[in-house]
Amino acid sequence: MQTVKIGLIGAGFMGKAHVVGYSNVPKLFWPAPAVPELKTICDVDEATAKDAKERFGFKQYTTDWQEIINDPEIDAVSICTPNDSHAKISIAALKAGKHVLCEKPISNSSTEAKAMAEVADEVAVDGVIAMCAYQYRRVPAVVHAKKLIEEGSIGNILNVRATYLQSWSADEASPLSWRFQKKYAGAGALGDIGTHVIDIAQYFAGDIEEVVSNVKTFIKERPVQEGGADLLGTIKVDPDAVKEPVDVDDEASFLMNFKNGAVGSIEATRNAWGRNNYITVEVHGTKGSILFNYERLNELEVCFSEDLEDRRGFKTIYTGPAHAYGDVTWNIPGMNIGYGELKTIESYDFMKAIVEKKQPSTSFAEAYKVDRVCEAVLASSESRAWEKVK
Ligand code: SOE
Repeated sequence: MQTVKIGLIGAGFMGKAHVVGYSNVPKLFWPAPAVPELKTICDVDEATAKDAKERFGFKQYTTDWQEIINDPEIDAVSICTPNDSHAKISIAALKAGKHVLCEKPISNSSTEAKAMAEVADEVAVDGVIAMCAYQYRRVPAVVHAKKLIEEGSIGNILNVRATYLQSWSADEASPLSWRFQKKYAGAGALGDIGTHVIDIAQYFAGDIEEVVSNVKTFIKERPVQEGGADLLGTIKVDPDAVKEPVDVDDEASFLMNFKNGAVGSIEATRNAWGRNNYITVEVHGTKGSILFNYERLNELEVCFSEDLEDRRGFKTIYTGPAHAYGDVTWNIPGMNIGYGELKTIESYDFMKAIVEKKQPSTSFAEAYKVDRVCEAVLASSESRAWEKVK
């Protein structure tokens, strides 16, 4: 069976998620399209890199990502670094003929994202794969929703209402990290999590054409934590510690019009007490409605207008072997999958794309479109008017 040697850059929370994904491909999907082999892990912090090598079972570690690009044995690169380095690492890896799985958002600016999409297009003719890690579109319930939409089961889409709400930065004592700094993150809640639901909204209803937004920063500075590690609010810092400015949004909401005539809205914040990984996407069509909530990711709520009036309403479908990625959903609906299985689905699709030489979603071109929507959202919050997605 083909093996794909992996170089992984960025050994934090997201690096761990990619490792869980790769390691479980042959365990959950058999026969696997290819078996990922963990070759080199890179982190700028040597202790973290060394520790990750041992813990995750890589053959070697480095603190210099260029070593991964220059290693002729490495077939594929996972990019799990802060957003500002996605473009330079992806472009170098693709030009070196390596397949790339890059974390989201694809980049900090649409100019960089455009360059990435262009390089991805150039190397695609040689069978080099470029994929952006918008994993939530791969949740079996989300894939099933897409199937129902495509089959026409809910008719023409009228409205897509999506939210991505978390609470990990709601506490002012949650420390500063790169996620609150424009030079590293590009945008705040909008870029970090709003992009996931923009991706799903466009997956369901096609391109967003224009937006009008309201974007705010409520917590304007945060305490600096020693080392600055991105721990997603799991540690709190003494409120009297030195503080530094937050220069990205912590609350973004917008209305949108799709090219196909549908309307919708998106809200994103990491400051919503009580909401954890609250991704909801509700689609209303001329013949029914669909509701997905990631906090209940094994379920899809559906309502069909043709049902008799006295029993019409939302019903719950539990995903399992009858749905997409049935191999991974265990044998009985209700046994349930979680974030680890979802990252395994993503790794599986990456392996499959490499073997089949077929560009997977979310392609760099699609991820570039997501970045352009974000730019229109930020532009609209300045102009206080509808802005076209350029
Ligand atoms: C933090 O908000 C974060 O880790 C995001 O960066 C991820 O994209 C999201 O899936 C989980 O939360």
